Amino acid sequence: MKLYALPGSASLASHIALEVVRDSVPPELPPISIILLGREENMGAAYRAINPFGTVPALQLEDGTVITESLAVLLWIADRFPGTGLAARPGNIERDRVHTLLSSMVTSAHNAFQMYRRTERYVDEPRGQEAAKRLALNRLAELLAYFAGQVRESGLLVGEQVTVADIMLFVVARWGMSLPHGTQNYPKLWDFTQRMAILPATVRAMETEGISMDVPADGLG
Ligand SMILES: N[C@@H](CCC(=O)N[C@@H](CS)C(=O)NCC(=O)O)C(=O)O
Repeated sequence: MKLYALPGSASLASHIALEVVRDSVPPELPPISIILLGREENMGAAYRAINPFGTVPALQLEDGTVITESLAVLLWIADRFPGTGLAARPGNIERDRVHTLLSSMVTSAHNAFQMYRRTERYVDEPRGQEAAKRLALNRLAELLAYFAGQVRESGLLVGEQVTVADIMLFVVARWGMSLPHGTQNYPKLWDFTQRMAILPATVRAMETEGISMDVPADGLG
């Protein structure tokens, strides 16, 4: 299978999840390739033939099927490789917690980051952009506080094992390091982020993407 990714972006979560799969040594592991796109390459015709929106992640399966959107890709990985424990099984209430948290990260949080970092996509007149950035920052502060409050005694969001919700929160929290009042200001979230950053799967994925835990300059990368 092939994962299409942009370094440090939302697709980092799917990349880390695939590294967790590699570590879990499942009975059959199809070959996994990580295809890192260059800036703007995601908007070119070749990639748009894979995902017409030009966004990452996109996961192409061996039969050619393409799955897009982090929520769908992450849950597909978790369900295809249940031995990883990346999500509780359907019918378990913890599965709904994974859905809820993951969904708020890929909708509310991702959107707020986009509004802050790619403001021109939301407000095309310079006059309104400052206000949009201010409101996006307020929303991000609320969201970071909310996610910090969701980290349980175990140090994770759900149970004793890392789930796809934890992995996505790591990516969001890493972006949050670049905010004026960022991840570092929420002790529970910051501890969580630092612990997730040293998991072997995270370290390998970040090395492959050529990124580190230095404050990301561009917020979404
Ligand atoms: N809701 C989607 C958002 C995907 C998305 O917008 N990804 C960004 C990277 S964080 C992207 O592909 N940006 C490229 C662009 O918009 O040019 C998901 O979580 O997969």
